[in-house]
Amino acid sequence: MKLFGKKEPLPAETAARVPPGQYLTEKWPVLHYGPVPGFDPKKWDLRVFGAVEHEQRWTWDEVQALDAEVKALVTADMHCVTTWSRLDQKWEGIPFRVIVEKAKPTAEAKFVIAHSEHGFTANIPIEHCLRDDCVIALRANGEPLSAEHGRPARLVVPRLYAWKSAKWLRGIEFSATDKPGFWERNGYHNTGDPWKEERYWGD
Ligand SMILES: Nc1nc2c(c(=O)[nH]1)N[C@H]1C(S)=C(S)[C@@H](COP(=O)(O)O)O[C@H]1N2
Ligand SMILES: [Mo]
Repeated sequence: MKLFGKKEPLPAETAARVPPGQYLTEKWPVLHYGPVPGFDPKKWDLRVFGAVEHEQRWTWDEVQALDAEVKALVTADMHCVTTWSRLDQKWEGIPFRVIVEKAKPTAEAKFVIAHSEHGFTANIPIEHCLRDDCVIALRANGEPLSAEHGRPARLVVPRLYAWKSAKWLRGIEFSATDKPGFWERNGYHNTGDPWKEERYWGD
């Protein structure tokens, strides 16, 4: 992929992939609030709970087994509300639909609440998680996630601003009611569609 500086004009088909008010970066910035958590594969688990028929709790071994069984690769653009975008990020891991197949959210489930280490949460209207490009990523660009990018697992919701793509994921809650998450309580838009420039409260 050819990369472009902030000032160079973009070819039309590349420009069409950059949402309003965003610029392209070739680097992959690290962005989050708080310290980078550790990862102990013996203690780590991933829970699926809330408005579901079958709650789940998977150990790291079980998550790896699921990953080996399904092998999903998603190529997606990443848009941070602070205005950087990265095109063609490659995410590998467990497609969100596998979570849905195993846990079977009930008809009441309208929101997905991602729960991460240190109490971080992000709320997502369920329809954005039911798309084919939503994935629980274990690898990025062919490598296991680095500590600062979410090791060992993160949610990736490419159609929304990247603050919804919770790093250090430990739980997926299906909920009938909305529960604004960390950034959503701190000034960021509740939905966060980059194509509508839903950046902050009131946008
Ligand atoms: N747990 C957690 N996940 C998070 C955040 C955070 O503060 N905590 N910040 C989000 C924001 S604002 C962005 S832009 C992306 C950045 O992902 P990256 O650091 O891998 O580029 O992570 C998101 N996921
Ligand atoms: Mo962000």
